[in-house]
Amino acid sequence: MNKQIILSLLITVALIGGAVFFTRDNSRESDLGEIASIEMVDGKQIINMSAKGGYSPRIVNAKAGVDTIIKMKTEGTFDCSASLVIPEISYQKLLSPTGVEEILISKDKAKGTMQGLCSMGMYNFQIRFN
Ligand SMILES: [Cu+2]
Repeated sequence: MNKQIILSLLITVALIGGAVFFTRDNSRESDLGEIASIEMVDGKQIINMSAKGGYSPRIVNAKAGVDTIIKMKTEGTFDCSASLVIPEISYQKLLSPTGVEEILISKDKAKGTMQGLCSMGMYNFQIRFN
């Protein structure tokens, strides 16, 4: 009897913990989508992002059909998110651990959903041109 109570308590705790974990994770992802810093400079769209233990923001909503520059900031980035690949524009580079890398996307490529990822495919981000 006692064992059963303890077991059901453990299951309840696990369920609540799981629910909190997943709810948190979801809201975090949408928050990151909102805080994408995009500015227009000389008719070019600048997307400010950072790479360290993954990419931030994970999802960026950007304007399509505009010359675009991703400014990818690294700061003590020694994990594999420094090894950046953007297949759609045949981009592949090992970023320096600290600095800002400018990645050019011509306006004819700035359409649809563009994905960037680390060379291992462990971390990723999406730029949604619309
Ligand atoms: Cu990786």
